[in-house]
Amino acid sequence: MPVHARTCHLCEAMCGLLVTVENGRIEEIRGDDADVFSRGHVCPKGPALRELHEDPDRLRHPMRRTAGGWQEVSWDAALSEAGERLFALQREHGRDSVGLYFGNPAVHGHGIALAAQGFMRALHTRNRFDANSQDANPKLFACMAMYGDQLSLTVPDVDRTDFLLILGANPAASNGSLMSLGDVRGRLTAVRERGGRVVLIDPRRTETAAWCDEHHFIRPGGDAALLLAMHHVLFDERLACEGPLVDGTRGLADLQAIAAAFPPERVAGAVGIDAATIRALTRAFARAPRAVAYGRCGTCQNEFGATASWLIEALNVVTGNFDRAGGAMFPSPAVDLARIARKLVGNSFARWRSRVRGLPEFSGALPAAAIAEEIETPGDGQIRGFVCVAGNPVLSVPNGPRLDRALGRLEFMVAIDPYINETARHAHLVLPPTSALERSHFDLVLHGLQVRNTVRYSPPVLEPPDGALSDWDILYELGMRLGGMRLGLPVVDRAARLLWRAGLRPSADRVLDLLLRMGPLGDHFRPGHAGLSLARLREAPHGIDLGALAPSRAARVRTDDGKVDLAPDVLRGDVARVERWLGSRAAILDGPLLLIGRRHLRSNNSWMHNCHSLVKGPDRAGLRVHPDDARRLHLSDGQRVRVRSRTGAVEAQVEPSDEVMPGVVSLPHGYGHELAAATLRIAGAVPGPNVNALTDDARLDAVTGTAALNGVPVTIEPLGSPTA
Ligand SMILES: Nc1nc2c(c(=O)[nH]1)N[C@H]1C(S)=C(S)[C@@H](COP(=O)(O)OP(=O)(O)OC[C@H]3O[C@@H](n4cnc5c(=O)[nH]c(N)nc54)[C@H](O)[C@@H]3O)O[C@H]1N2
Ligand SMILES: Nc1nc2c(c(=O)[nH]1)N[C@H]1C(S)=C(S)[C@@H](COP(=O)(O)OP(=O)(O)OC[C@H]3O[C@@H](n4cnc5c(=O)[nH]c(N)nc54)[C@H](O)[C@@H]3O)O[C@H]1N2
Ligand code: SF4
Ligand SMILES: [Mo]
Repeated sequence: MPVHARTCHLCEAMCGLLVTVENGRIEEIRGDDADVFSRGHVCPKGPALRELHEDPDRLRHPMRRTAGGWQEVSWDAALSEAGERLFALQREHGRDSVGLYFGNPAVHGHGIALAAQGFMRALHTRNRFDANSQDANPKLFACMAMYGDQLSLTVPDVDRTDFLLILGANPAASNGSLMSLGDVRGRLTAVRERGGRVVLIDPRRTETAAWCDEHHFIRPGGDAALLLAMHHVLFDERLACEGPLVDGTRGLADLQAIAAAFPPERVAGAVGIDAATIRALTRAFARAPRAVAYGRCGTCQNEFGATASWLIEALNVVTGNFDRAGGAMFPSPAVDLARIARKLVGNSFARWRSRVRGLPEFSGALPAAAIAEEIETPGDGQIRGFVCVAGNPVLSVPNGPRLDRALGRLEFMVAIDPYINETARHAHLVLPPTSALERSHFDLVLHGLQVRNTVRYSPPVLEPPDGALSDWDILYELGMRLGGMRLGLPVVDRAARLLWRAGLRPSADRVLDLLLRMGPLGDHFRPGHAGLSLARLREAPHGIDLGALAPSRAARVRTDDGKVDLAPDVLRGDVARVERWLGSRAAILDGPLLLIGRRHLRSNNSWMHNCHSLVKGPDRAGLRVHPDDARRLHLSDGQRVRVRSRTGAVEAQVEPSDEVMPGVVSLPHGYGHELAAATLRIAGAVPGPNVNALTDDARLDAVTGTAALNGVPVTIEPLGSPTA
């Protein structure tokens, strides 16, 4: 039976899979021991690619919503209608009258990633949104402010570090994020096996805590204050590695002056970690031969996301762990997306602001927390039409129910998605791409975030059905109908238009080949050259190892003077808010319960609950409450309760557990499928509320507008009590 080697595209781990196919049917999917990066690692979602492929609810044809229900339409009719209706809206009401959202899977393959630039230019709307404003924008912003480029993203050199400090990440469930690990468990547990130390800071004692030497609870939102105190100790105890810093950085004295106001004793009570522990942790980190601090969703999805992200980067720099083995390093991918993006897009912040609330644009996109109000509020630039690509914002942005209502008022909406999900059910047309196994795969984005340099291409495993279109094809065709896919290079853009009129469009693989060959490791089209090309990658189905991360600050630090800015103005200015947060300490300690999120290995954001193998078994959407809080509130195990926040209320089932910090409760996101039960038949029956009915579209990181999805104040009442 033919066995195809294939990279799993579902999360950032990039596991190598072996897919056995017989007579066009998938027989088995398992981990590929020969994969240079993942070395055989898989999680339960990889094998579920078969279920995704075979899922009868996965759309095979474009669908149109009619009074009589969903009806199949031809690709020609669907693309023409979508193009004409969106074009008409923009002609009548201006460019900004059409909104655009790119969801998480856009970074999990080269199809959407390559088409996105051209499509965005074709639509040319300022009402563009993406998943980063619920996710990574604080880190991107901090890197832009310090290193001069939002794609100069450091990753922890996990394979060589002696001390890994993890703040607000749960790689044992998420398989790593902004840190592609491949063999997640192997790489993380190896730190301790070779005598190193791993410390976790998280309001929940997560699955990752079991892989750590130490875990400390932190009050949600407390990271910026904790990190300021750690910097205080570094300077106060002369632990900062000042020698090598002087030439390569600026702002050291400013950072020291800022941190001086935050002795550990001042922050301890508010963050929930005692001063002696903060001091001991800082000393151990600074004295470790090679150490690295790494923060993720927990430090980004909160009101101090950008400031906390800056202080994490700065901790690595100040302790001499920047751009060196075992510290925070920059990957060197075969296709250098950062370099390309710099040429095509550049770095931008606050070039424009959202119409209603004045939230800043970052890298061309506005915070998704503003979509609903931009649809609801009349006036010039009101969103009347919408294109949702690989996203499900009704379940993934704060105050999802408000967005759900707003989407229902649109004049026209298109979703590019394999499912009619909770968001796409509002679309007039749903355009489904080929299944993942029917298209080629290359990790254009994630190769730039991996902890060891590798490169790998996967050809399609299965033949797509006749006439089926990939994401690249759909975006290309729609973009051409909306003023033209454009790169901003006039000769190329004109040629593309002429070819398209003649019925031709380039393939995503063609473009990828070009990028590989022109890239830093490419063959540059020289005959006999040993460099990379798509043909070379096809000969290496288990990937090519390109070696450990190498120092590269000269290429990656793009500030005007080539120095790392340790105290960027905007972030420095934000420290006053941390002061105020500390000042309101009493209110924090006696205040409402704070809600945080939770991911599970068998779940993937909002969209894999239609796979039986992943949702079978126990209810995974329970409300975890510390036993002390449960006692205080007279809540018993299994009891149904109503959880209420400023924006809404949901029902949940209590699961007392001392894995959450007292005062903190936890619910996972990505549930709430009853809205789409008709078109997601398995997911529709899975219990669990939409937690984003509780998260607040007004609670944002003040610098970047990123949603503060964690630390949401909530109250709990037993179900059956009178509603307010
Ligand atoms: N409360 C709370 N909310 C959160 C989070 C949280 O931690 N807590 N996490 C946030 C984070 S980090 C993120 S990234 C966002 C994610 O939220 P979204 O950006 O909305 O993405 P997903 O929920 O992953 O939904 C992906 C959609 O893409 C579709 N899809 C899957 N594969 C493909 C494909 O190849 N092509 C196309 N065209 N479509 C595809 C799926 O069917 C699904 O509808 O959610 C955020 N929301
Ligand atoms: N199985 C699975 N894997 C996934 C996903 C999924 O949904 N399921 N989603 C993918 C996506 S889109 C992403 S972005 C990544 C996310 O990858 P991770 O960031 O590793 O995963 P999270 O579970 O969001 O981890 C955030 C942690 O922060 C903690 N936390 C909450 N508030 C705070 C706080 O204020 N401070 C601190 N220090 N910690 C806090 C939470 O308890 C949680 O353990 O995972 C990806 N992988
Ligand atoms: S960890 Fe699971 S979902 Fe992530 S790439 Fe590997 S098999 Fe796929
Ligand atoms: Mo994410």
